[in-house]
Amino acid sequence: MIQGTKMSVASNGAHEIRNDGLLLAEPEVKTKRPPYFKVVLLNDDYTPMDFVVFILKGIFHRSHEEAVSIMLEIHQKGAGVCGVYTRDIAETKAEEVITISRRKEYPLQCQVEKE
Ligand code: TYC
Repeated sequence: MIQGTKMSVASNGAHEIRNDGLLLAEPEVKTKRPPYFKVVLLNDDYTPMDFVVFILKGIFHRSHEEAVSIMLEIHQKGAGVCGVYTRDIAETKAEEVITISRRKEYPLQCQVEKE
């Protein structure tokens, strides 16, 4: 170290920079999590249980056991969360559910809800 120079580190770990005798703390870095969106499936009387399980496994990457459990929750309570994603991913998954369901002529409904 050069004779007469003093180095200091702030107690929060940020380095303080000596500048003409002034100690300048580095600005605090603020991070913000992105908003998340739930993809919710709704119950109906016509979509087969097996098809809902197939959707939960194929689009929402659920295990067979998770898919059966989520499907039964929707069947019993009227609605259930399939997954939570950033906006674009949630909307794409909801569109995929509707496209595949209508191709089979099932009335399955899917909503995207901000957390
Ligand atoms: N209620 C349907 C039946 O008895 C099954 C079902 C479950 C439908 C979940 C939609 O999101 C749903 N065949």
